[in-house]
Amino acid sequence: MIDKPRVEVCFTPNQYPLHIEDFQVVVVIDVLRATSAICTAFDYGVKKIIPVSTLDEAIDYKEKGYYVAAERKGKIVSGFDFGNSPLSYMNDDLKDETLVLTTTNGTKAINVAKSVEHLVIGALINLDALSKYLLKLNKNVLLLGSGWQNKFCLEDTICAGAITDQLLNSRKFISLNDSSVAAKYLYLSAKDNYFGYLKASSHRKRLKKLNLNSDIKYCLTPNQTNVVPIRENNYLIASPS
Ligand code: 3SL
Repeated sequence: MIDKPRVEVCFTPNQYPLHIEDFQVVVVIDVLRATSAICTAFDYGVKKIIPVSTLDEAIDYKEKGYYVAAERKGKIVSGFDFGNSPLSYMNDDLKDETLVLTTTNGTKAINVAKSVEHLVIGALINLDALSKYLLKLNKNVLLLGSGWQNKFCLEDTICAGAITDQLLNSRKFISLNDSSVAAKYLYLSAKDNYFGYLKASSHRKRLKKLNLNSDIKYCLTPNQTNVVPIRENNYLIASPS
């Protein structure tokens, strides 16, 4: 009998070392908003994204002439031309260009997972395409929530639960950890009204205070793109379909 691959959930980047040993694939999730922005930027033609963890690295790239996006606490960092709003990437301005991106939690989570064999970017907006991609890879998948400063985050967990549900429903994956069961149950209670359910989410409240309701609505609407970003060397590309 051939063992089925596993799909499991890691709630926060600081728990990553406890899980990673068994996994060949890591999906980094930051629904609000980094991974939604990354999927959108590729959907609108960006060629490569270099995720960096610190503002110092971002400044270095800017001085070398790169386009650089920098967000902290939901706002564009002063001195940078781009931020983390997915809606701001819905144009041709960066078509075929390379973008360097640093965000409060999302790009840090990406860099925490950078040495895994397959690093993939997930969000609600690419849910079905991502699940198809993972089914095709057929390897052990760890779904890593970016959280907020290493604390649990509801929307990332619900997205991880949605992916878990799709992979388990295929009957080609199994799941053993309680974190995955919890994520799936949260998803099942949220799936008919993400927007209403996530009114309770702390990051949603944070973004609402910044008048970013349109971003929230977009990020919580599943399947708006078929783009599946993956890591190649030290940057991200859209996986060839
Ligand atoms: O934490 C992050 O990486 C960001 O996605 C946060 S924000 O949505 O831009 O505030």
